[in-house]
Amino acid sequence: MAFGGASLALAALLLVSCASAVAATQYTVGDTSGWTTGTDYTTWASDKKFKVGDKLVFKYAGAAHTVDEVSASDYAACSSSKVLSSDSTGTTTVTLKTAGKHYFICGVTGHCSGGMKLAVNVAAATSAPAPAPAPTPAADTPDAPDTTPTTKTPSSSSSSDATPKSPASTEVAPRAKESSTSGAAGLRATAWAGLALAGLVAMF
Ligand SMILES: [Cu+2]
Repeated sequence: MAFGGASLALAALLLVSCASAVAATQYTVGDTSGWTTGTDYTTWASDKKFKVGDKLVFKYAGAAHTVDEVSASDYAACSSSKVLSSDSTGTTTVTLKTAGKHYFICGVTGHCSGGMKLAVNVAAATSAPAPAPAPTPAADTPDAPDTTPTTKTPSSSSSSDATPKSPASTEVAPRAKESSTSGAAGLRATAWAGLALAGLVAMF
């Protein structure tokens, strides 16, 4: 019970540490092109898996462009009339805080309609890879008591002439008498005792 609780706590700790280990990925929007006209951001985003906590870094010549986060409809219409956030400092870092779609456009006239727009689909942060299984402690199963007599076949030639049956039967006789209550059981006991003795005899 105590161990179960400990391992549970350990698993929880592993989960937590792994969750923080897969922390945020930072993406430079458009990579080396940055945030500018003439770059296809749909293509840029298409092979990326964004998740909550990731950061988008927009790099551009300050004041030449803006980074406006907008609604889906404003993204489609290239409208910056109701921006959710806007920045034009030249380096805009946006942390993707919620799952779902996020839309960014440039507010400079003509830029968004010219393709300067980015839509990202953000997955929940729980899609982290499963943590490595915790090492299971070796089960210390006690060795089962060996009840069957081990009959060793000796390689020496001296024992070959000593047939196990004949010396065993003579020794077993008095034992069989005291143990045999019913005929069949007694016979079986005798046989087993005989075998055991034969094994012992064969060994020595
Ligand atoms: Cu622009």
